[in-house]
Amino acid sequence: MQKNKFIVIEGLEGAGKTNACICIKKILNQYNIKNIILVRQPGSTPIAEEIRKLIQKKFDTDNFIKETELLLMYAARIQLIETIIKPALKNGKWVICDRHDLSSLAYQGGGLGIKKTIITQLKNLFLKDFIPDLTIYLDISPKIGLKRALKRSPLDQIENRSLNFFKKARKIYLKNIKLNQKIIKINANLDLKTVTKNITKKMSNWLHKQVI
Ligand code: Z5A
Repeated sequence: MQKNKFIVIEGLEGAGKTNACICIKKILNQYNIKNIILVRQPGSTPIAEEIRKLIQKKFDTDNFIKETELLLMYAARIQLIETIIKPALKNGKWVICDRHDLSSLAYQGGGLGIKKTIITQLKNLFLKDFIPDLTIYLDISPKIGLKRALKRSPLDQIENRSLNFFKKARKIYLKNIKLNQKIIKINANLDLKTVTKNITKKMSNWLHKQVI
């Protein structure tokens, strides 16, 4: 008997988060876990999807200041958590979430240079002790990730940032996985088949340990 869990996928652009979410859902199904929802941040509620569109938009005569961007990420996150994720968990559903608060630490903290203390204050204020049971971090070189993302679609205002922005974001991700035992790192530079195989293996090992 396994208690339902909150699972997060993290990583830079083109790391393969979308594929990983589908892969994890399949693994859960194989364990006879069918009550699953897939969500993404920012997004997955009508209000949060509007915030997502706003954040990704390029404006001719205005730019987001970094604090505005951080607050919008948090607004979308709280909207999703309170209206979808928490009720789903309460109703026994498993939740797979494409990105969570570690993205804010990496992008707005590492990439844009907002102090960690400010982001931590927001986290403590709004998320409190609500933390994922497991985070799968897909580690990818920014060059490879951006190349993949570019192949898929034109880059939005965040994706258009310098390689240095993404290098700094990756550094924060890597620093955090060392501090948090609930994060599993996967090498996402490898081909899709190998990445999927490695996610399956690590996810299965983790699931075995969750038996209560
Ligand atoms: N953002 C933020 O700044 N702060 C925050 O707090 C949050 C978000 C929550 C939206 O996120 C933007 O919001 C994002 C970060 C910011 N902006 N940027 N830049 P998103 O997760 O929705 O957007 P994304 O990271 O740009 O998604 P993505 O590019 O779609 O990444 P992905 O889901 O990891 O990749 P994918 O769609 O699975 O794969 C991309 C392509 O690569 C696709 O054609 C795949 O078939 C291919 N692919 C995937 N894996 C492989 C392997 N292993 N080999 C070869 N090809 C592969």
